[in-house]
Order: sequence, then C-alpha cells, then structure tokens
Amino acid sequence: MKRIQDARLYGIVDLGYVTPEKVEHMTAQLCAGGVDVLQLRAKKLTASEIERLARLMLPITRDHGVPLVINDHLEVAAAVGSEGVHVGQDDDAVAKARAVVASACFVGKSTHSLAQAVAAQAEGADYIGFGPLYATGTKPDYVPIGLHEIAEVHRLVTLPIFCIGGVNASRLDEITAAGAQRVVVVSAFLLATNVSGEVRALKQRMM
Ligand code: TZP
Ligand code: MG
Repeated sequence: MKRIQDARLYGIVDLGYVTPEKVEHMTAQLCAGGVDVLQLRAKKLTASEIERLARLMLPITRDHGVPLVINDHLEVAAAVGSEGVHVGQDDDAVAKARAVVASACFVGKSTHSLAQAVAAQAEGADYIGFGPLYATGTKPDYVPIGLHEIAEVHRLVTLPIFCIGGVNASRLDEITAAGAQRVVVVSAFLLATNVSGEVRALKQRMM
C-alpha cells in the first residue's frame, strides 16, 4: 500500500461529477493512470449509499495499492476499514475522527488559510489540503486563496500539504513554481475524455 507521506497526486471520485453506476469504472481509470491516493466524496448521498460505493471501490484501490479516503463520514470509514478519512473545518475534529476510525487509518483535514494549516498540524492531522487555489465549481462557495501563500505554508507546516482547487494540466507549472509539491485534482480528471491518460500525463510532471 502506498503511504500518504509519499503521495504527490491525489484524486477524488466526487459524486457531483460521477454517477453511482460509473464509480467503479472511474476508480479503475484513476488508479490505472497513477493516482497515489483516492478519496470518495459525495455531498448529497446517504451514509449507507456512500458505504456501498466505498465497498465497490476498495477491491480496485487495494489492487493498485492506492489508499482510499472517505470524506466526512467517520462511521463509514470505520465500517469499511478505509485507509484514510478526511474532515473539513466544519466537520468533526481530528481527535474525534481518530476515536472512531481504526488506529492505522490516517486523518486529513481541509484548510483554507495559513492559520488553519498551522492549527490542523497542531491538532494532529496526518496531512492537509490547502486551497482552493482558484475558484472552482467543485467547491463554489469558497473564496480562492491564490498561489502566494504556498511557499509560506511549506515553511510553517511539515505535514504533507496537498494544494487543491482548480488544479489542472495548464496551471500545474505555475502551481509547482509557487512551491507546491503535492496536488489534488478533481474535475480536470473526472471530466477528461481520457481519464487515465490525463492522470498519467499529470503524474509524470509531479515526479
Ligand atoms: N476543497 C478545496 S477546493 C476543492 C475541495 C474539495 C475542490 C477541488 O476540485 P477541482 O475540481 O479540482 O477544482
Ligand atoms: Mg467535510
């Protein structure tokens, strides 16, 4: 199984873009392309539906050695034994997450500012998301934070930092030039004509 500490490219199967029937196929394409970690994110589905989808994804992700992260739903992560769980600023605290999931399950946290990034490290997260860098339809209510704090967050936080929000192939050079070492890509992968090809091309540039 790949370690979160070594991950550079983080994909998300977001049910805002993928219908439930396509989840397995999308998971297989993202893994085949070379994502290092994969999250299941479904803001509008019930916990039991998310659990069902997670159980469909796990044989595929495990076959590729890709850790599966469950967004928001601690009890689903615990029930299916996912490798990771992810919480946002308005979700349960990291300590609460750890109390619910297995001890080997890593805990990630979304952050939207330098102060939140430092706080997430102090709170004991295993990795952070940092963004949204750009305005994005995947998280439409958030003000983009731009690229100018990427270098500083890497000075302040020693955890793996995944830059997120509007990341795509045409923006990757400016994002890495600003200091990003790890990225999350959602819509640019899920809407690609050739998903595995898009992932593979971006992965090459992250290595
Ligand atoms: N958190 C911050 S931005 C974002 C999340 C979940 C969405 C990123 O999606 P996209 O489509 O890569 O902009
Ligand atoms: Mg959340």
